[in-house]
Amino acid sequence: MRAWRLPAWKSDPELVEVEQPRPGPGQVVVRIGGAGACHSDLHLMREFGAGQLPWEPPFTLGHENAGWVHAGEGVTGLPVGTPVAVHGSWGCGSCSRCLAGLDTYCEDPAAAPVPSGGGGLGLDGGMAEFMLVPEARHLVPLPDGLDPVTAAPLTDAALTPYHAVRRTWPKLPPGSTAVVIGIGGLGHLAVQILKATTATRVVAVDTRAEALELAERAGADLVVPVGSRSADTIRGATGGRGADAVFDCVGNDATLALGAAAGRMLGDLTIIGLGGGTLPVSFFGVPYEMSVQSTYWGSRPELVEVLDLAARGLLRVTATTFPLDEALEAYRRLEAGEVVGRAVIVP
Ligand code: FEH
Ligand code: ZN
Ligand code: ZN
Repeated sequence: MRAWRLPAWKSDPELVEVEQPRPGPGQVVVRIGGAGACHSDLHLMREFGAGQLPWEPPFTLGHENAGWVHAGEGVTGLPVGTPVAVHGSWGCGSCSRCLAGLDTYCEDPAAAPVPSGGGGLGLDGGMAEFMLVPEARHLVPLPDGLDPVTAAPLTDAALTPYHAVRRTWPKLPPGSTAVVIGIGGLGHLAVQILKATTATRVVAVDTRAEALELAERAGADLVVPVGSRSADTIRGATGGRGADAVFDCVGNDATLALGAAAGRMLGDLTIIGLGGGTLPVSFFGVPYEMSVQSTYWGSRPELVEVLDLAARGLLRVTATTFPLDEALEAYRRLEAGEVVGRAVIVP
């Protein structure tokens, strides 16, 4: 079969012929229906080097996957042909975090069947015709009405902001305001998640006119182009109080500074994007009792909730699809800021 392998750090992936995986005991091979192209993949190609992560290339990219059960070995409840989403973070399976489905925060990652960040993150991912999932517990059958091309972005581009928004629900009652910075793959779903699960007013911020149009289609109440007065605009729209929650899907110096300047006392500033920025935190530097946190991906139970929201029509993925041999073009467009919504590779 064909697969997009990352051969080494600081290199482009290569489309190569590899052996089709076969399941061992308790494992499942998924025929890939959709594999999302994530900004994190660009960081894997461009930025990381030896020793920076607990796993190394070579591996097949693609950590945002859905498809159909192709083969299983000693696995019950997942007959061949079942449409499934892959929960992409694979931990030890026995620490308290993993037992809650929160493999993202596994406390004993070295005890995983094969230590890695998951498929496409040290182990072979879904930018291929088939993918080996090392434990059946990482699969979630798709609810009726969801197809794998739509479901793939739900496993990361939706799950990541869902986890971030869910932990901030208590701060988002009627009358509150939430800001989403960066209306790309994650951001356009963050806007919809806020609208579907809270009563908050949603402000969307981006540099690109097409992204702000996407935010409006996604249900944003107010769109704000990035500029020197963005924070003032947001403060003005909140009666001078600031936003109760800011979800920064970019994470560079400028967006973090904007988040702090636009935020409200007792609010939340959540760093979701891997933009590499830093935010100086000091007594007067951020609003009193603003909580600043990063969040990483989401749990398996949260993925079940995200799929349910989408199956009920409350989340709509804007996706541009590419055949497998055009994955490099998808990444090129993503890097150039030319993708509206999510790019999804369909083998
Ligand atoms: C992948 C690798 C490293 C950091 C973050 C990510 C995310 O895209 C996974 O959700
Ligand atoms: Zn990702
Ligand atoms: Zn664990």
